[in-house]
Amino acid sequence: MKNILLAGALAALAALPLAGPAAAQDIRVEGAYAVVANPMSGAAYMVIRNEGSTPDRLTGAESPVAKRTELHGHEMSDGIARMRAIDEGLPLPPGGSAVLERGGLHLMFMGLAAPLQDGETIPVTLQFESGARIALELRVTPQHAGEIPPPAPQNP
Ligand SMILES: [Cu+2]
Repeated sequence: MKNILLAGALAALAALPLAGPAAAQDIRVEGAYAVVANPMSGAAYMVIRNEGSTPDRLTGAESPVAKRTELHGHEMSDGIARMRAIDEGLPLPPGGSAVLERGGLHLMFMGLAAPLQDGETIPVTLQFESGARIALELRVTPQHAGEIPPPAPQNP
């Protein structure tokens, strides 16, 4: 009887939503790469999947190469696409994903300490509402590489 109760308690514990860094194991980042935008800024693209059972949210990112790393989207105004910072972050429902791609959502590196160089690798840490943090190494890929398949998936 006691063992059955214990088993029940353990099952209940296992069903609790994971909080904090443990949730990082539920987040998968694929095809991440960076590009040079201009000497003072760069951008990064990737697909972020939530393979867990609890909602999460990408809230920000940071990189030692830039003063600020912002999450950006585009919005049309007067027929012109302008970038805007997405302060509310990107929702990642269970089983859902956020797609950061050319012409759409992206991470923007603002105020580079030095211009990014094609072929170099830069560290970026993604921050999530759950408290999870995922460290990535992004290869800077030439802008004209659009037809080339993105680099192999990274799963830190
Ligand atoms: Cu931008």
